[in-house]
Amino acid sequence: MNVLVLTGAGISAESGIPTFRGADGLWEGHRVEQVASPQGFDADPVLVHRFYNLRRRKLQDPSIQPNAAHVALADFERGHQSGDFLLVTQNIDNLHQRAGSKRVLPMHGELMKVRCIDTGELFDWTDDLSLETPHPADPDNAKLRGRLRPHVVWFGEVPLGLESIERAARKADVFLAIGTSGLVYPAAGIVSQTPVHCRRIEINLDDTPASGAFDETIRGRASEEVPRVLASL
Ligand code: BV8
Repeated sequence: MNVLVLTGAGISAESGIPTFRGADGLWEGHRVEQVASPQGFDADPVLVHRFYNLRRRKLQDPSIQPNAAHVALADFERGHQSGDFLLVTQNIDNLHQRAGSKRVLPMHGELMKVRCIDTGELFDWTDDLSLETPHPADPDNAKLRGRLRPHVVWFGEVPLGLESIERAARKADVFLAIGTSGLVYPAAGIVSQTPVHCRRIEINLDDTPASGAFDETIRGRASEEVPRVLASL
């Protein structure tokens, strides 16, 4: 039984990380789509660095921990021998990895990594980032200061791993979408790449625009429903 899982901000909500729709898609009065975009970064890099610095700091706060849904997914993956397993997440937090999940594909990037704008090289990163940040590959080279950006897929940029995701979707026997509003593409389109026999399950507090594409829609909190649904597979 090949299992494909897609998670969104809703799975991290109970860990204390606010969702996007929860704040009406706004951050300090700015539309997230504007701030999380190449245009936004070009227009006001200081604002965009602040947006990610605040989230990177908060993610490292000891109060932010994986919840029962993250843990159940890691346990299921460890015990799943009867086929493939892939966990695609839209979240840029590291809670799946910290819960012990191994086969994680962060299709919108990772908050705890930064990328060199010129070379694409990735660096694990825990500090703030700014236009004055020395380049880790050549700290004394003043010309390279500020040439780092969050390793995050912005609106208008192509998400990571799309081919691997489509390959997994095409052969999925079970597709589980957890805590995602089904508004952001191409993530919201993955369900339509699954085969006709695939058992499609949506776990969410509310109905979403994608709910009609699912065979089963389970309404409830991820921390309660995810362990229960995985145990039933
Ligand atoms: C692309 C990283 C081209 C940044 C993110 C017009 C129409 C359709 C599409 C478009 C359009 N105009 C532009 C587009 C494309 C655009 C898009 O889809 N826009 C939307 C807003 C209309 N997409 C893109 O730009 C993508 N790139 O299209 O490139 C391309 C594509 C393919 C091939 C070639 C070229 C790039 C999108 C990636 C953007 N980056 N994240 C950052 O985080 O700062 S997206 C970001 O927002 C998140 O990663 C996430 O994906 C999204 C928020 O969605 P969710 O995760 O679903 O979170 P949300 O808050 O919305 O919902 C939470 C859900 O959880 C709710 O349903 C709630 O009920 C539920 N919930 C809450 N608590 C719980 C719960 N459920 C269970 N238990 C709980 N306790």
